[in-house]
Amino acid sequence: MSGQKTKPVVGLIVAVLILAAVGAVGYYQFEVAPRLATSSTSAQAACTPSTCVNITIPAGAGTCSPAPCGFSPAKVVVVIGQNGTVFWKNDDSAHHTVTGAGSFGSPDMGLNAVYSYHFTVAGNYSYVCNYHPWMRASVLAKAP
Ligand SMILES: [Cu+2]
Repeated sequence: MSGQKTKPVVGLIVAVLILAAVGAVGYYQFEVAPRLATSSTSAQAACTPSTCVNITIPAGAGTCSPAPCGFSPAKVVVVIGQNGTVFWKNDDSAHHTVTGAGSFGSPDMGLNAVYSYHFTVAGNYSYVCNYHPWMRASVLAKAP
């Protein structure tokens, strides 16, 4: 009967469908979802360095390699009360976040969005991008 002949074909079709589904989920998670997220951080001028520090998220940050990468510079040292305010600006067309612990963390950041955080407690603050976990960096806040 023809049932014997069609089984391998059905198996192949199922395999192709599974691969397509996996690919679609990956594409959505890493390419579509970050762009769909709304940006609530409005663009604003970054600081004039003397009382603050600028960090850039350069174009292509989401595809950077090797990790840690994606925030420039990836490590900054600030002194509380002197230059303890840090500004992050997204220069990338892809959306990113600055996500640390507690209240240290930005909402979704689209192109040109700026996020700032005022460090008042000494410590080493590591952070990542929610969409690209290999984007890792840190701010070392020192006591005055
Ligand atoms: Cu990112």
